[in-house]
Order: sequence, then structure tokens, then C-alpha cells
Amino acid sequence: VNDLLVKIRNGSFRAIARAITQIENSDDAAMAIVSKLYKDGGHAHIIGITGPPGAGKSTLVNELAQLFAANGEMVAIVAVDPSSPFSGGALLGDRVRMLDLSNHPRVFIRSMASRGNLGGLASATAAVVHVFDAAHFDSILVETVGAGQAEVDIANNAHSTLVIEAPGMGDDVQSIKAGILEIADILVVNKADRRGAMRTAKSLEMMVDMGQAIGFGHHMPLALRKEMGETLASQTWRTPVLQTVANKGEGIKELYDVIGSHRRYLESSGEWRAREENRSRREMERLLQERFFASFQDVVPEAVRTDLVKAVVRRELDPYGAVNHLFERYKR
Ligand SMILES: Nc1nc2c(ncn2[C@@H]2O[C@H](COP(=O)(O)OP(=O)(O)O)[C@@H](O)[C@H]2O)c(=O)[nH]1
Ligand SMILES: [Mg+2]
Repeated sequence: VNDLLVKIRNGSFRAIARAITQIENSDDAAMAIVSKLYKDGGHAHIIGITGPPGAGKSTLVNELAQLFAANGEMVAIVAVDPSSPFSGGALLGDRVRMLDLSNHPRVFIRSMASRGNLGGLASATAAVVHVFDAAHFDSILVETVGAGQAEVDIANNAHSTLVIEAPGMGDDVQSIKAGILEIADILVVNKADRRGAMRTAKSLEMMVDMGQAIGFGHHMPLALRKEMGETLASQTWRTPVLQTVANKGEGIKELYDVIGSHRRYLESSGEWRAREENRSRREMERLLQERFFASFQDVVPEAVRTDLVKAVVRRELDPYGAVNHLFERYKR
């Protein structure tokens, strides 16, 4: 393991690939690796990219990565698919499209699929991000298929969150979930070569204007940030709406520049620290939940849990009462 860690710190792609496989296969391996490497990280800009399937996220990420690499940066792409329990599966298309990057010396691409439980995938993704960070990658692009909670988890794991939309996916303002706007630092209308792009962009602009008043664009509610003693009054970020044609490389340079501006904004406003704190807290809480539940499963036999489920179905017991039983059993 120590040999592996040294190689990761030196940026060996093979060592990184091996570490990621170990993380995917076992929580204990993830713990062993992250506990040794964590102190080496803290420099990478973690960029989350989310949005509905087919919006062009992978194409866009591919283009962005090439630009990062052309500027001498080390860049990692992590494509996460919470909807697919099969390794590869839905992401195979991504792999094929990303082939032109697969041999680039400064670009590392990895896809991760769910093994059935979302929490596990989120934790594994966070661990993989720590590995890239320790291996001195400058930017880590995390692509997730928009699937509700997963988007929010990604946003909580990223410094900057890009939400990619495409025209014709319902131009109604209502069809674009408010939750999405809440997590977006940068909004992108991709497929700007298609009809209705301008209209989608205008709708988004309007929603940004409305949301601005209630503190969207920050992961933490305004009240909480005030509580933390931050003085953000003079510095605010207005979520920009950009248009791109990813498959033709149009608008990518502008997007790249805006991502850089957002990083500088985070650093100069104090928001970077606030987000680091938010990220760390979420990650710890998730790990704690996983640990508690694993410990619970160890202590209380499956048969006991099944019996209680049956009792609830028969209405001999209510769900709260059943959980009381389970909890008492656990504490004994
Ligand atoms: N017309 C058009 N097609 C695009 C654009 N960007 C991506 N595509 C195509 O849209 C399809 C879905 O792209 P993909 O990147 O896999 O979307 P993802 O599911 O969001 O990752 C692919 O066939 C792309 O070639 C664009 O700007 N304009
Ligand atoms: Mg994709």
C-alpha cells in the first residue's frame, strides 16, 4: 500500500487507476487510502457538471478538459452514473466519445457506476476525488446524470457547479426545477445550434434574477452564512447563463474563462472556505451514517428486522414502534 501511495503522489496514472478500483471494491480500502493521502490534497478545483441525460454534458466535459490540458493543467474526469447499477453500462457511450482524450498525458478519465446504494457511490466518488487531489491534479471534473438527490450530492461535493440544459427539453420555466437553479454557479444552454436556445437562455436568466433575491447560487442559506460571521455583502456572484455548441467546440473558451472567474470569486469572497467546510461536514455525516448503519446491521440480525417488518405489515406494530424495538435492541 505504501508503495502505491508514493506512486499516487507522484501522479502515476496506473497507481491512481489501481487505487480507484480498490476504493470501488471496498470501504476499508477507501479508508486506508484516503487516511494516508488526505493531507496531500486541498489544492484542486472540483467542478461538478450535472443536467439531464443527452444535454451534452460528456461532450462539453471532453472539450473543457482539452482546454484545461492545453493550458498545462492536469485534469481528471469522473463520470458518475447513479442510475446504472452496471459498471460501464450507460456510460459506455461516454467512453467511446471520450476516446480522443484517453491517451492524453494530462487527462485522466474514469467512470463510476452505482453498486445499488447511492450513499456508497457518493462516498466512493468523494474518495476518488481525494486521490486525484493528492496526485496534484489541478482540476477535477465530476459529471453526474441529473437524477434529483444525486445532483445535490454532487453540488455539495464541488467548489463550482455547472448545470447543463439544452433547448427543447421543455422550454417552460416550470420545467426547469428550482432545485437545479439553487445549486448552479454557472448555467449552460448547450446545443445552442438548436431552435429555442435563446428562449431557454432567457427563461433561465429570468429565474436567476428571481432567485438572486433569496440567495440562490450559494450552497448555504444566507442566514447560516451570516451566522458564520461572513461578510459577503459586498461580493456576490450572479449565476451567468452561457450558450455553447459542445460538439463544435463553440463557447467553450468563454465557459472556461467563467469557471476561472468563479474560482477567483470563491477565493476572494471567503466562499471557498465556507464550501470546504460544507463539503467536509457532508462527507463526514455521510460516512457516519454508513458506519452507524453497518454497525446496526452487524448487531441486529436480519431475521429480527424482517419479523418487525412483517409485524408492521400486519398492523400489530407501527413503524415508529418497530424502530423503537430495533433501536433498543441495538443499544443493548
Ligand atoms: N446539435 C448538437 N448536438 C450536441 C451538442 N453537444 C452534444 N451533442 C450531441 O448530443 C448527444 C448527447 O451528448 P452527451 O455528451 O453524451 O450528453 P450527456 O448525456 O449529457 O452526457 C451526442 O450525440 C452529442 O454528439 C451540441 O451542442 N449540439
Ligand atoms: Mg454523459
